Amino acid sequence: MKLLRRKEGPSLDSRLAALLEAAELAEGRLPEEAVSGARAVAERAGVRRTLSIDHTVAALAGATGSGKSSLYNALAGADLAAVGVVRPTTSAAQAALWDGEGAGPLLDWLDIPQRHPATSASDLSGLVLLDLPDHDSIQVSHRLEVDRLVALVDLLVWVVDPQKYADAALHDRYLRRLAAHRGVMLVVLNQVDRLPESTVDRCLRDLRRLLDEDGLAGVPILAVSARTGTGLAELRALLNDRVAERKSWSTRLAADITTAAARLGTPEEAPARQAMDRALTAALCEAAGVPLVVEAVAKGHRHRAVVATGWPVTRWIRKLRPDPLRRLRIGTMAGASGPVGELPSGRAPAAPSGQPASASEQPAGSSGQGFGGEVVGRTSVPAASAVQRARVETAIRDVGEAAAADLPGPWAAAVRQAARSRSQELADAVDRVVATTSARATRRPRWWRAVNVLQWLVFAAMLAGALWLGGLFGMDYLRLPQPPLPTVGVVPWPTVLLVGGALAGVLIALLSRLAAWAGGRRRARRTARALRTAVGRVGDDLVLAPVRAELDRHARFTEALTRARA
Ligand SMILES: Nc1nc2c(ncn2[C@@H]2O[C@H](COP(=O)(O)OP(=O)(O)OP(=O)(O)O)[C@@H](O)[C@H]2O)c(=O)[nH]1
Ligand SMILES: [Mg+2]
Repeated sequence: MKLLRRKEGPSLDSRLAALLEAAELAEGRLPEEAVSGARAVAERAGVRRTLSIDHTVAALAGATGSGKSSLYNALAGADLAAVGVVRPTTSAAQAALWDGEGAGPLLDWLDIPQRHPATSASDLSGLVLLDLPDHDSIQVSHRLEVDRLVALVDLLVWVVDPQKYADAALHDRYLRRLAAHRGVMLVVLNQVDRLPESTVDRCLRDLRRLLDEDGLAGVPILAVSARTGTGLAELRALLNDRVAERKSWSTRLAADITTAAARLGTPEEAPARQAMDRALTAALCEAAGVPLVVEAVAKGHRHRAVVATGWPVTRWIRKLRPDPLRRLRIGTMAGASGPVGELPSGRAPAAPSGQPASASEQPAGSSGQGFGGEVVGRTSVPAASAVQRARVETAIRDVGEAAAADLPGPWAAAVRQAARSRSQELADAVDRVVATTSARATRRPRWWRAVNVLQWLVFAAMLAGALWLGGLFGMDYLRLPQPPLPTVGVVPWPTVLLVGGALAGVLIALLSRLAAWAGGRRRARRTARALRTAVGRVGDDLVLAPVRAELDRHARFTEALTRARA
């Protein structure tokens, strides 16, 4: 017996743990009934295994008048239960005990106060036989008592009679639902003394067919008469076998686990995970105004290049115009170039993404809104249009749909929900990474400073030439003698300085502009790539990660369910 316990224990233990785990993971995903059912089974099993496993509780269940009480008395060898002609007779379950020492707590748990020692031969040592009320009773309390005990006992003995063995109440409400429990079930056809000898076999064959249809192939059927004693010896022998094995309790619990696990669903292969992030990233980029920002990066670069390297005579005109990137409040916000987490706090929470479409019609630089709602300290990239918002929502839905495909209904719904779960945070988060990522594009190349120095040197030369010529002009005007004039070839130096300085300044400005144009393009391209990556990461964090978490949960659920069913 000890050996048996060791053999059954761990497997039952691990299956129970797996069932509990599956129930936990299914919480909020699958119908509450199935989840709490699994928990109840685990709890019941936990209690049963702490009570006497040296006793096997067998219940006589069946319709009123089938002869449960008569059979109970016949097996116990005494008139313990009332056998009546008024139907129904038995209203509360009672127990007959063969060597019942130590069965007290078990019967307390079963809530059966009426207990009698059996007086028949003690070959059934360890049997606790219950006489139940009728399952098809007109009394609700009888039916409830039967249902309660049918869920708890170790062994079910269904007592049927030749008239009512095909009753739908028995087959639909009990037998078919207990198909997993066929290992702990016997069917007794009582009152065979009332059948002509020739029809007993036909009756048994018909009963067999019905049981097979219920999924109960292999369940033993015994033809018995409580009145004449026919078949009682076989019934006693069968009960004796089951009681001696002392396995019914664990077989019953195993069947309970199987049923509870089946109600949680069938383990499904986890669907292949598809990369759906590309469309999402594209939609998020559009909604966050990435193309606009990228264009502003190129223009801003050129703008700052002209201010830094342009011809000193004309560059101030450019200075009067605003920087296209700064106009979007990128690269100007405090901490905008720092890591995301260090951005100014105190933002208002993003409003739901169902913003009025008019927000998108505000001009750049005045809206302060993203595609979610108004927040403090955002970029001034114009808010997303209704179309762009709809595209983001579609992309999120597509991510959910793709991940949910091939999943069973409730889990698919949970995955779709997970895809949407953090979508309200998207607008704000995307705007933040757009600000930080594109702010890096405002760094000034080193050559600007060198060219600037050169520009001023050239400008100084031009100025010197101009002053020199001015001096010469003044002296000539005052009819003063001309000082000797150095020349380069035939051209006097002051003229070389003035004209050469002006030409060189303009030429340097033009060349710098050319370089800045190429640099702006390069910078815009690099920023676009960085933005796509950063925005993609936000989509991954806020849309794909919750989906992955839910798929992982389903995978763990499936794995636990597989272990529970083993
Ligand atoms: N002929 C015959 N009559 C039987 C047999 N077993 C029981 N009866 C009779 O059937 C009637 C009902 O028997 P019970 O044992 O009270 O039936 P029960 O299943 O306990 O009925 P409830 O307590 O109402 O659920 C009684 O009159 C019994 O004498 C049998 O094997 N043969
Ligand atoms: Mg009875």
